[in-house]
Amino acid sequence: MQRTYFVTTAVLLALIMFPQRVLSQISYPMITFTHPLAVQRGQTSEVEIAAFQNLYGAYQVLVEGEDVVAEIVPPKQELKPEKPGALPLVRSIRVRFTPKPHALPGPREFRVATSLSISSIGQLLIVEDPVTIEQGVNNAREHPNKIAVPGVICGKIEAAEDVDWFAFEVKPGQTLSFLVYCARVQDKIHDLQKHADPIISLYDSAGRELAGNDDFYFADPYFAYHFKEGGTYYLQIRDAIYDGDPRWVYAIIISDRPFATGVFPFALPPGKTSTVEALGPASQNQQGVIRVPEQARGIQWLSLDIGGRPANPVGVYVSSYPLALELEPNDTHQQAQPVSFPICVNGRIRKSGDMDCYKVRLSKGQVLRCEVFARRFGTVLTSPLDASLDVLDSQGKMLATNDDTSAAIKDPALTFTAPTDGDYVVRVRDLFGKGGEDFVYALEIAFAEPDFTLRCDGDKAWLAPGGSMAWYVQVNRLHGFSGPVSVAVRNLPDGVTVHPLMIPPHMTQGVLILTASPQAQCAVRNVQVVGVANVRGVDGKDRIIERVATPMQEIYSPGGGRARFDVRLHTVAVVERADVEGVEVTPQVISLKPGEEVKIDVRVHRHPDYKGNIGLDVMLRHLGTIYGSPLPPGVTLVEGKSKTLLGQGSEGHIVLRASPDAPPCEQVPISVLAQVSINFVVKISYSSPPITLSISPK
Ligand SMILES: [Ca+2]
Ligand SMILES: [Ca+2]
Ligand SMILES: [Ca+2]
Ligand SMILES: [Ca+2]
Repeated sequence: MQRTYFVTTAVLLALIMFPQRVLSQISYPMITFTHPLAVQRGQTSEVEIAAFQNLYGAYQVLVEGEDVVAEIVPPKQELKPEKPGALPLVRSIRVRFTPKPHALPGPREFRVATSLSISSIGQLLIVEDPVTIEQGVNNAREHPNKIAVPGVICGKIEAAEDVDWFAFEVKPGQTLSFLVYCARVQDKIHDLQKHADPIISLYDSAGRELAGNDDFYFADPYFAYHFKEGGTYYLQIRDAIYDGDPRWVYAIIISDRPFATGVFPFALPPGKTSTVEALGPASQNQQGVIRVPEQARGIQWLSLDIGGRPANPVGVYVSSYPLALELEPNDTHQQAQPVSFPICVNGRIRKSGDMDCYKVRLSKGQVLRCEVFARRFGTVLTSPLDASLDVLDSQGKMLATNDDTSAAIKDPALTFTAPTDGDYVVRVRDLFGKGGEDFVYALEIAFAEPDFTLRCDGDKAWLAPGGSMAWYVQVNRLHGFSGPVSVAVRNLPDGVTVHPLMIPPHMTQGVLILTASPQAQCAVRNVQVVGVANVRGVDGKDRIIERVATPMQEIYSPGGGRARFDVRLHTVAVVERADVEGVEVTPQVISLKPGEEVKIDVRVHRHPDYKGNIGLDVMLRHLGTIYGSPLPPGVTLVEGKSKTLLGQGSEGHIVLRASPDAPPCEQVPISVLAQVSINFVVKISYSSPPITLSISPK
């Protein structure tokens, strides 16, 4: 009921705030589903890609990885606009995907580039076996879709109370795995306010329920079943609370091959072939083999061979530190296993109540970094362990503890400064005291080396010739690093440049202003935003480190909020035209003394067809929250003296003030955004060229 209320309010608000025809002329295609969700590798399959807003002018699909070819199927009929002067409205396109025969099975991100914009992230699942699509009425066990196993079923939980039934023949003694991809592929869907919670159940021909599962990989189910007797069996899938939505697509992978739900050891070295224990009910208790590429680091999705044959790929952690195995008994601080570091320990909380203790020797003042890798939402790390991490002194007294790195990362991490010379104990346990064979983890223990991470708000930018857009880069400095970070963008399309950005030591963010030359031709590319910094290691030596920014896609959350979700494709396109062709600002070089103000005059060059509202800003904001700001400390936007609501006009101004105690800074890039609303959450922010802002010392 509450959800209905939100939608109704949002629609009313939209009607009040954005009467028809004043919204952007340019659309932001928000992909809602891919159907069928799965395509078989080594084959060409045609798939429907559907979106909110307009996919008109789609000319290229960019798929993550190098091994999937995508070709857009031209529409059968000539597209006609609904009214004269408008663009034809294209809600879905058909695409032929051809994953190469050795493409790694699993989900891939993709985007659609149109001549006017770039879509939000869509997801496609690469599978090994043939795909069958749900057909007709299959809502009762008496009317199932007949399917062949092994195989992959693609369907939709398309309406409330939808229940899909499938019937298949099984040989005596066969073991089958049933794996669902549904909830997982919805996390990155920009505008899907409610998500599916699929549940699957297995029945025999007498209607007895034999097995089932609701949540295994977060909300997605998995189970395996050993069929003693052959015959006809039935599989049912539905939403856990009998909800449904025409955009809720799913794929059920039914496999007779060995299937590992995880592996141990869970952390592996790069550039080597490792033997692992395959975990889970269909692993046949066999050993598996994983080959880790030389360049791989961190969380990886890698192919697993069991019994000399490819099984399913698994998520592992690749560490560049020396690896060690836990050695039981190690439950108490007295039994702690001595380790030297840096090290990555492979352990598991094998039974309920198991705790794993590791002993390290530290000198007074040394700073240790400990981090567990086990289970991370939105990633392929799916150990059942909900880890908690403690540091104890040699007497067993707790000195530090952590159970979640952040709201998003449920794996723990901490840094610890030794108060005195001596032995300390690092302990891993399950937060709820649970355990099992598959409760695997990797624990990194190292000196806390100066480091940083980067995030970028703006996972895509589309630029008309001569136009600019802005991305906000946020730096998180770690373990005593306090230096500047230089940020660059790699692999930009021809004709696109980016203004140099250096985030100074006293700032945590900055703006990247991407600009297309007036001669730039339509093109699209995946890029990388890279930060480079000089850090001094704990060994006293300077080194250059480089970190790639994680792009964040904005996600429309219920009630009109703006959430963000990590994605992997960071994309820049040159498009044919934009609602705003340029944002002219004067002055472009600003130098302020503490306490001074400056007025920036803004003239927006509209496309002749765009007559809608435009708002100005210097920050990325939504409903009072600041998501990105390039303003140096002490500099604020003086709202009362600025003219930011241009309505259908084209001229405004922004007044900035440096507070009397604003610290000095030199040539910090800022920009003025001219924003056009796409809907009540998404604003397309066109940018002025860079303005450099300096504050002189008092
Ligand atoms: Ca259905
Ligand atoms: Ca579920
Ligand atoms: Ca253990
Ligand atoms: Ca233990």
